[in-house]
Amino acid sequence: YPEYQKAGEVGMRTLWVVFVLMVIATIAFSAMAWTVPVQKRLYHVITTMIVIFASLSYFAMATGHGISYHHVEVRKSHSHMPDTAHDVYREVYWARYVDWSLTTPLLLLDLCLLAGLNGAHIFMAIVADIIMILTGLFAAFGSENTPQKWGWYTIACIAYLVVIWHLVIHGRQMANQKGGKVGSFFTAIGGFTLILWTAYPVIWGIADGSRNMSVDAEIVAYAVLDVMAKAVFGAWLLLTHMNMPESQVDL
Ligand code: RET
Repeated sequence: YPEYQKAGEVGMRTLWVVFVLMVIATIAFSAMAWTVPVQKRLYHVITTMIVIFASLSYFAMATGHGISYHHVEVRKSHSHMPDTAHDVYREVYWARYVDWSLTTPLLLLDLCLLAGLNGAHIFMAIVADIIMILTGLFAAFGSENTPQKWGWYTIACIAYLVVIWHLVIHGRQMANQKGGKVGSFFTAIGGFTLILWTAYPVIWGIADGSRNMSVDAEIVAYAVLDVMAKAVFGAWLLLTHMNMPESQVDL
């Protein structure tokens, strides 16, 4: 008899709650776009897209789409029946990676524009970010504990370090040069982003990676991070930017 590790009541309810929160954020951010002059709307447009993509992916996961079962191990069944073993399958929520491959580049774009990075640096940061998410997807699909799986995970972490370099080192320098309040605001919202983003590979290692976390706990952990990294981040960015002349983007 196989064992299935899947979402329960708590996980399912959490997915619906986040879906609703992301829809509310979508309505709020697009309404806010109308309250600022058109020259100031770029951040609103990008940030609204982020919560639209998140709404779509949470709708998919809450209704059972974008999820597949992966064979994760063969486990010895009972100590008094030494010769029996059973297969263990676990849900992999691949809809997340579709979401992240679109939303993390957009989140980075928000921060790069705020810091005033040039096109070449924005492009490099986004390419590293896409490599991070797609190699993370490969890692998630290698569900058994194989060297390949942890190899992909390592590659994703290296790509993440490249993203951090662009943002934290180069981004901060550029933001400070922009003058006004941009430098200190970038340090605050960039630091917030750095802490949240770094939690993702940690959760991944405990949940998808070594499976020391139930599927429900995994859903709740990512839910909290997603709401903070998209909706709270977005609200903070848009409200601050509306009152900050130096953050305007001249394309
Ligand atoms: C993975 C696993 C492989 C190693 C690394 C990862 C990083 C993921 C990150 C995700 C950020 C997601 C956000 C979502 C939107 O709200 C793919 C988990 C480094 C940083 C911000």
